[in-house]
Amino acid sequence: MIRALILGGTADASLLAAEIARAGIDAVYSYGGRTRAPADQPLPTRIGGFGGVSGLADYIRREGITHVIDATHPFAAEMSRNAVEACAETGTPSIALERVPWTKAPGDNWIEIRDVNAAVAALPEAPANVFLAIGRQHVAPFAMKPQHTYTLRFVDPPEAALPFAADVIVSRGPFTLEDELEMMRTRGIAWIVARNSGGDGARAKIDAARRLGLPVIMISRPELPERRRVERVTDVMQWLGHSARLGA
Ligand code: 3Y8
Ligand code: NAP
Repeated sequence: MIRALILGGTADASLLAAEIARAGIDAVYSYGGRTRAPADQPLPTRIGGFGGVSGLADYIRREGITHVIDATHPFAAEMSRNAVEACAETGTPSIALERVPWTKAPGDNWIEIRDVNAAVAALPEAPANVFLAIGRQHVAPFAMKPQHTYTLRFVDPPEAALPFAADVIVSRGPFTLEDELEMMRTRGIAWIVARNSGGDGARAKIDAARRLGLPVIMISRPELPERRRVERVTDVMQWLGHSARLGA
């Protein structure tokens, strides 16, 4: 009998939850508790950390979880690493639903870098209008270049004071090309900083940058451990169905 744990928090995870609910598979959906009002799911939902690898392993045993699906974001590296370790420790079959990174298209002007500090270094010295589309958790290093006029985009309104003067757009996405073009034009955005999240939910800013001929400082994904991974919800359903047939 399958009892799946979905490590969620992304658009793909929501699509998977809908399929799993429709198939009548017993499952729990898990959010990390990063946003005030995460989207409702058609499955029993838990919110918050497990307490590291041991916390997740205990949860798996206590809840009788038989399959773990890591459908978190490509930058949720700590959660993904913990899931690999906890599933190895408990011998729990697991799979990652991981969308492919965006790749440069003709006309794209990307500066590809490894991390946020390199992104700050890649910005020019001369003051410019900069759009930081990397969320709330990693904006502090940009205080190193206060000469720029920053536009930030958060899911929730900022609770604490920002580390530098900036204008905050509060929006959870997904975003449309029209809205991104309008926002970049009216704000005279000259530089965009993004993470290579992949997927459709946030790629509109990349298409808008291409259309406007703007440079994108693109932060590459963190390294993740070797693991079984697929790119589509149907692949996860097949894996579950397969497991169910074999009675795994
Ligand atoms: C809490 C769940 C849906 C899901 C929407 C996707 C699409 C928009 C791309 C930009 C980039 C960013 C950010 C982003 C994307 C989708 C998807 C995706 C980027 C929600 C959600 C949770 C989070 C957490 C949040 C982070 C932040 C990152 C904003 C829900 C809406 C910038 C990542 O305030 C905070 O602490 C926010 C933290 C982690 C990155 C950061 O470091 O700030 N996502 N995003 C999940 C949880 O608690 O477990 O609230 O309903 C999910 C979505 N985020 O319904 O369509 O790819 O799935 N989310 C990045 O790419 O850099 C936005 O603005 O252009
Ligand atoms: P992270 O840095 O990899 O994880 C930090 C800790 O948060 C984890 O060790 C775990 O705590 C807890 N956690 C993260 N995701 C969780 C989940 N789905 N369920 C239960 N606990 C979770 O994670 P993050 O980058 O902050 O992302 C947090 C959430 O936002 C994830 O659901 C992710 O899918 C979503 N998200 C992230 C991004 C992004 O840019 N990072 C973008 C879109 C959506 P314990 O160690 O205590 O278990």
